Amino acid sequence: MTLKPRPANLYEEFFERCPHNPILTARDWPYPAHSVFNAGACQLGDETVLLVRVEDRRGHSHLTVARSRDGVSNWRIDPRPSFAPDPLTFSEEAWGIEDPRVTWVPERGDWIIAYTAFSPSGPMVSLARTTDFVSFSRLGPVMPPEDKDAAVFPRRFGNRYAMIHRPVSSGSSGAHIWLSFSPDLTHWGDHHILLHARRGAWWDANKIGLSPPPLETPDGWLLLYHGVRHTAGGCLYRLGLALLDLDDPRQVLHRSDEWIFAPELPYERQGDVNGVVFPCGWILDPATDVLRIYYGGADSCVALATASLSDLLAYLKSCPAPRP
Ligand code: M1P
Repeated sequence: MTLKPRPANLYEEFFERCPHNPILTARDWPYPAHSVFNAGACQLGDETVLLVRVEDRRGHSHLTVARSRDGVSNWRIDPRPSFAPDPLTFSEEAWGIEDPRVTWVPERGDWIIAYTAFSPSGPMVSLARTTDFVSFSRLGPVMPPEDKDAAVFPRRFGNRYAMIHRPVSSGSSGAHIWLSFSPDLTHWGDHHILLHARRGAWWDANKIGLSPPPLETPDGWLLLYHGVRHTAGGCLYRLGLALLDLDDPRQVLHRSDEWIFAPELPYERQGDVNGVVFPCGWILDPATDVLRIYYGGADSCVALATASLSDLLAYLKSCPAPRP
């Protein structure tokens, strides 16, 4: 796919919003739900599977599976929570579970779900596994508070699994994206800062986080990340790109200086949290080069946008390596 000619005074637009947006709202739910958003996504056979964050009227979240043949419409939604918090056994889930990122790990033959366990001590990263999105088993909490926005890579580097995540420490100069390694998905170490939140006026100043899981491409691991700009009118969650070396994901090859997707339409601008686009899943069709990005709109609904992977990569490769 190549970009369409555009007027000289407009930025390139890489994403096309689905005309049916928002594709899922709480009104579609088969049981009482306050809001549905920030869904993990994958292709399972001939169906698109979304693992949707559902928030109830207590303010606690759980995860529910929605399935569709075309990934846009006719969703079949589980009649009850598919993966619910289990605070009696896993006390870190006392205030719910949020924002799943789903990675198929071929050598294991299962999907690894990285999600936020909202503990009374703060958000933590937990992992679970599934093969069918019907039954789920927990690997348990893997990062202490405060940490979230995590996803596992689909393959190991040497003998080690790798995971991107976003710790925050009090007194730190910002919330940055980190990379860590593990021999067994349980014990994590060799921590590296991967992407720094920028400072000052930048769109991604002070706080950034991974959006969907890293996507393997011939040019490197493609990252889509959110940057949070604090304004007098509230926060603005916008999206940028980075590319990591295929063999050594600690090396950042390129990072976009500009955001490439931002809240514009009413379902992105107005909701429980105004001005948020928050993708947790994307699905590539290699035959057509089309990348489907599933994102939460304003912490209130699930929306879909599409982009050409080759256009994103061509743009990103024209961007500089990150400056220190
Ligand atoms: O309200 C916007 C988002 O805020 C948090 O994201 P982050 O900590 O990365 O800024 C999360 O609670 C997320 O679920 C929410 O959409």
